[in-house]
Amino acid sequence: MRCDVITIFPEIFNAYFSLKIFERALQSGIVGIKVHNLRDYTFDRHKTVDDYPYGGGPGMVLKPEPFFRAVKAIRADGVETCTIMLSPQGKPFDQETALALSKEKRRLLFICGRYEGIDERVKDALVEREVSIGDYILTGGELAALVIIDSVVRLVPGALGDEHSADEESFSWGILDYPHYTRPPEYEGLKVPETLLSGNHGEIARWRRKEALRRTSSRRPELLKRAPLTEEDDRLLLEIKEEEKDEPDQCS
Ligand code: JD8
Repeated sequence: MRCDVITIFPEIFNAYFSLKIFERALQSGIVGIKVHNLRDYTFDRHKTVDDYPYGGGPGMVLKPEPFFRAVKAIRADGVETCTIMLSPQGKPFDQETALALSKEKRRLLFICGRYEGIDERVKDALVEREVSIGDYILTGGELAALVIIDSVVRLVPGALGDEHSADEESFSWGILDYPHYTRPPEYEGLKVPETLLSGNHGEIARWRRKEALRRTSSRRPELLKRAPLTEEDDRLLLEIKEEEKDEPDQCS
């Protein structure tokens, strides 16, 4: 998996990618990440990247020329490239998109904006996909690019070395996770559920599935309509419904 990024704040990426797990992925050669400073593609001595918006209004807009030069320079090696721009106008990013990007044979090139955004001609001429990570306002595209790279790289086989089994991930696909516990078995009067200490693997699997369904049904009921559910799941959901009659959900 090869990822390149164009940004005016390369430090943001260097901090994250110098974490141990990423450093290992980079050293293994399974992942390659290159961060390019947009200012390196300016020509004036002030390294100007922004300008006033045509038509007026507040803030500044990132100029097109440095992006065009940067993208041209990166693509000059002839490596097939999928160019992605982060913006609130983009298609909502989800796990399906993460999986698709993790299977891309082409290099991924992320274009990050700041201020009011990037001159539209950059999108028109250079960008294949425009992506948003959600309906809230960030100050720039860098955190969105990091979120996407993080979720994509962990899906590349062997990249992060935490071989979360593909089986397990497809089993839990589309519903929320079950609660996790570790030692001690009791802390400040708070007990680990008895079932998890039982050593009965069948019972534990059933308990986890049920708690995952309970959370999903209570907090994200819309997910249940899309998730692949088994007949056993339907039985567990009925049990949960019965339990709610006795004891309504405490969680908001
Ligand atoms: C790129 C500039 C800031 C946004 C004027 C505030 C993605 N899910 C997401 N939320 N926000 C972004 C995002 C925000 C960006 C840029 C991505 C470049 N801004 C702008 C519009 C209003 N300022 C994002 N992906």
